Amino acid sequence: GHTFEHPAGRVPIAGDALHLRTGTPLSNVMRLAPSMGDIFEIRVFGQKFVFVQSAELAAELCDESRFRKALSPALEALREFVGDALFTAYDGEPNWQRAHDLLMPAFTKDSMRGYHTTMLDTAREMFDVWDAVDGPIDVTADMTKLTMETISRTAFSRDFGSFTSREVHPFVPAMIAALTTGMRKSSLDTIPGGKRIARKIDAENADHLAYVDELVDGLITDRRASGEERGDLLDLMLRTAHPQTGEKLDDVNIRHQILTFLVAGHETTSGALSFSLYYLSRHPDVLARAHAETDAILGPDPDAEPTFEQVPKFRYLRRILDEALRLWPTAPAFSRSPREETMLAGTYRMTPDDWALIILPLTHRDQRVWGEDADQFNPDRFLPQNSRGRAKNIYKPFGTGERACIGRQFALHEAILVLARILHRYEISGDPDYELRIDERLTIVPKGFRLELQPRTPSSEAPSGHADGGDDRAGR
Ligand code: FDE
Repeated sequence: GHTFEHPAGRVPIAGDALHLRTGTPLSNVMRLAPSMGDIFEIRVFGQKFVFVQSAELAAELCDESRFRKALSPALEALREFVGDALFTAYDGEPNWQRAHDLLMPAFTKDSMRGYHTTMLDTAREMFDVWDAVDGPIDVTADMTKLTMETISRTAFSRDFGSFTSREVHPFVPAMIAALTTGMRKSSLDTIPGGKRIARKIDAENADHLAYVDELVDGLITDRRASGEERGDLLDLMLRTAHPQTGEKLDDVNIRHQILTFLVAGHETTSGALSFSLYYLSRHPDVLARAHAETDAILGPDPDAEPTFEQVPKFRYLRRILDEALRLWPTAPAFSRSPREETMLAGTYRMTPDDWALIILPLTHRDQRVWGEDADQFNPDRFLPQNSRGRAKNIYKPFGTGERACIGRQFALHEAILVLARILHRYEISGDPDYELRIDERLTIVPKGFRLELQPRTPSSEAPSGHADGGDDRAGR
């Protein structure tokens, strides 16, 4: 492939490593980006990473006829844990189509009906905890517990007691440890002495991995043996044969899919909620409009819960989420490879072995499409009258094409429902001295962000027309 623009002062072997701090790949890229062009590369110990920061190049890479999903080293490393399950399957790998066809029906807008009550129940458990504590809550920690509970209950009807028991269930830290093993090792491949460190990491994590695999395999065996029907994702995978081929998923693949849903479905959604709450706490005008919307839809009772049908009516909350995911897309990058040799932007030669990472927090802030205030939080960007005429394929917090997020409706339904409940029920205030910091895990979440909560009395005034000043049914 092509050599792209790279930071000055590249040295042999270590390459551009001097520019990088360990453990913060995204902030490394974001720090270098302003001095780089629309596409640039970083080389570290023989591994080459190509980054795209312009909305226009990103949109071109989203052209499915020319490009497809590629596995970055970080995703590749995850295969050790979740194999060829949905997220980590290579493009065209047979188990992908099998699982995709089987699971798609469980993720339509309408199937959210089946998860709605579970989502409400989990939120209520969290409020019980909040109502009993004094002092600020740790937003990211609690949102992560909430989304973890919701996805584990809907995926395999397992309650980890995150809000109902004092102890942390050992499954959760074990899963995180197992999950990050591959990640930690992936950067070691080409580093001197890396093999030895990798072996050490493997040894440390063997127990976690075994525990996680055993727990999930146990659930699968038990469910098979009992013949019990829970209507969850596990049922679906055990019972349903592929509509055309009649094939079913094998048990190891089912385990991989379950773990994939837990991993993909909790930190991402938790981050989306946490960033939204962060921006709400910083923008009193936005907060006031959000309160007005919850009161108009849910009425004067602070304990009122939205019905399934009401969730899509929170259009202003949806715009807040959309805008939070524009600035901080919690799955912050995905990578694309050309199907055949091609010229990106007519200039950069790419072969099928090459891949480029679309860095969403950069492409989503490209002033050429989002305007000069692209760095500012403004949910009204997503009003239909303001979105009209904006270029296609530039807003991609859920990825693109065939391999886009299967959990999109799930995440949106859950996040809106939870935001609505929180804002209806509590006055929120953040520490004015808090400066947003980003915790880079597999995903990005705010670090150290706390909120002070006070019980709230919803306004009982009759809503005055459109609380949010616009009809944005279009385009949803
Ligand atoms: C997927 C996804 C994506 C793509 C990636 C690539 O391309 O590589 C993205 C970007 C995403 N995803 C994002 C997101 C955000 C949020 C909030 C979410 N996400 C959520 C969720 C939930 C759930 C359950 C999920 N999610 C899931 C998922 C899966 C399974 C996948 C894979 C798909 C295929 O087929 O491939 C995804 N996700 Fe998501």
